Amino acid sequence: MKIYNHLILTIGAALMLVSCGQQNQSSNGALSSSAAEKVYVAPGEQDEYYAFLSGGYSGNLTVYGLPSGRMFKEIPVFSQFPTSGYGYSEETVPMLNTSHGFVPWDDAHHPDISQTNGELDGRWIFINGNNTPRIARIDLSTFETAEIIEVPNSAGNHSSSFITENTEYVVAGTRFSVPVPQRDMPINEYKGNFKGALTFISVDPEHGHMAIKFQLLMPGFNYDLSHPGRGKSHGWFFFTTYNTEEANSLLEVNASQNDKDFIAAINWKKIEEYVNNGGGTKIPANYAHNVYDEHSHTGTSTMRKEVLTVDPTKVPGAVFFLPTPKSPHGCDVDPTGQYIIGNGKLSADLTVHSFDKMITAIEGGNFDGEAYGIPILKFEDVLAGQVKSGGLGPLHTEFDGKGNAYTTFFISSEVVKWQLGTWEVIDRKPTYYSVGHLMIPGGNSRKPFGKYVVAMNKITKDRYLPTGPEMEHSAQLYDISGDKMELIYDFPTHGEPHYAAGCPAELLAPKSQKIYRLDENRHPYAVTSADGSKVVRDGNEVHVYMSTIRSHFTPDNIEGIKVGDKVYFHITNHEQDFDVPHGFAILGQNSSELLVMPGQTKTSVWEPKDVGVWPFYCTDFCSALHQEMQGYVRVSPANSNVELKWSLGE
Ligand code: K7E
Ligand code: CUA
Repeated sequence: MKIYNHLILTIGAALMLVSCGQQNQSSNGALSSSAAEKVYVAPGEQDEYYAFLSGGYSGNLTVYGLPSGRMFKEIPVFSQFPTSGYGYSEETVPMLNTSHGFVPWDDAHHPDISQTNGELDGRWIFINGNNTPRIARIDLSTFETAEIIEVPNSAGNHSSSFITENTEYVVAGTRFSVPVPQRDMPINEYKGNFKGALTFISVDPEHGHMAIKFQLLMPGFNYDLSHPGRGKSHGWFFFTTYNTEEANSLLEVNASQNDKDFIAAINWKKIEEYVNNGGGTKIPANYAHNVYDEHSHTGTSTMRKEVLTVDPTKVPGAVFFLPTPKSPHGCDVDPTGQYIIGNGKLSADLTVHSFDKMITAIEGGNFDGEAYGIPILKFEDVLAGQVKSGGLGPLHTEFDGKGNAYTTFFISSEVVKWQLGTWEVIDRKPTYYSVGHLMIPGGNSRKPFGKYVVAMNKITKDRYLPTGPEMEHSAQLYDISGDKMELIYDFPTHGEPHYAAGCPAELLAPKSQKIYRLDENRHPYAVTSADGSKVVRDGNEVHVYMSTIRSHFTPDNIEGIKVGDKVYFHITNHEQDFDVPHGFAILGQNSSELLVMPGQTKTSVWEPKDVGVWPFYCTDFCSALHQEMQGYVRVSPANSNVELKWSLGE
């Protein structure tokens, strides 16, 4: 049925394109009439690119193929996910621990793939949780969340999670400024008292482990988006700000007073040096660091108690403000590292700053005053150029690696292609409707793959069959290999994608893990041999060491469980074949099922409330005898003398 629908859509798209393709024949070349051919990935064939779309308020990350727009996986990150048991199984609950306790949801915006020498290396992908500030690292061989670190002194972790060109740091900036450290104070004393923390989290080059290196405590503005310098500007990081007015109420009016806000330019290498030489101030903090171990298949959460803060005025030459009109949102750096693009949401023009000019202006020491001790460069001194009348409501920019930039315009609903250096608009195409971010695979690196751009739209309306008041957001795929962009496909997304990251399939597909090796399973409750199954009572806790293989559980009959017991089902999947998970669910379970991958162990807790004989079963259709993959647990009264026993095939 899905293939059938897909065919209808692609044939439909082909018919449309045949008619308008004929008018455009001259500019688009002979193949342009066949949009269907461009997006059609025949049954059995695979896509050319991976695309990782943030889920926004789903808290997760979704994986798509390009050009087909087929969704391959939802990777649970910040949100509980009953499909796999993430955030429900005992092993994954610690991943969602924070200083505020168990937080099973977040708002995930900006994925970024790890880089080496400014090029995608496909080892990890990072993504931010906005609401309860966190950064996650996802392993791109297992496509599972491997680590989550909470970010203290931050609030609305939005100018995140962008990485430096050798993945030295994943950077997390605060949207809301807050009292640092948090304390009870009147809200209207915000101005001059609240701080905006920009957090540099180091990434261990071998294992990817994250640790907060330092937090730069900036003036109380809103730090909206950021991007790393690269190439010549490697060592710098750029953040857009808004609300430089430091308003604490009715921001839609009060934060739109200043003609220009700033892009903050941070020389992180300088600050790193300062910190390595003993600079900075350690302050008490309380934040969770959660790490998932692939061999024990278990997450652990550790509370960290201290963070190193840096006052930017103590590191001369490290922090500058670049005036940028008006309430800029996106902050994007071109593949050469020369141009820093600030998109003023309330401005008609795009502002492009020059890195070289910035350095010259800094060296000249010719400033336009300061803000809280941080020098403000002169607008004209750093301006590279302006893109005039691009559209209305510019948000985000990506690059094709061929000297062109592509900017989304929310209000005028379009993607506009323009040329770096001449600032000339080359092409514009409508989006349906109200586009936010866009993504070119590798578009945030020194080496973009400028074949496709994906526009992620905020409003769907009539693009799909209606599904009641709530519609999934729409994405649109444009072929950008020619001079003119060509809209070739629409596909629905999940949650609210903000940013996305993409890469060639060959970077990830060959190393994608197929199974977990049973002989490498270090889970403390794993059953690694067929006869290792057992049931062990420890007071009112009962541990069931259970294994699965097509098509039975061992054991499948358990007696001697009593009301008031806490029963831990530790399920080890003995399969060693690709794509043969087994599931586990038991009647009355207060959590979700588990989906256990080959060679993996996962644990579900069950606290039976009533006497009876309760069934459990496999939730994943694993073989012709999947429906036979079931068992029973006998639950007796709390004071009963029924002996604990377990069996299979007796
Ligand atoms: Cu523009 Cu969170 Cu990057 Cu959404 S943000 S669109
Ligand atoms: Cu195992 Cu179904």
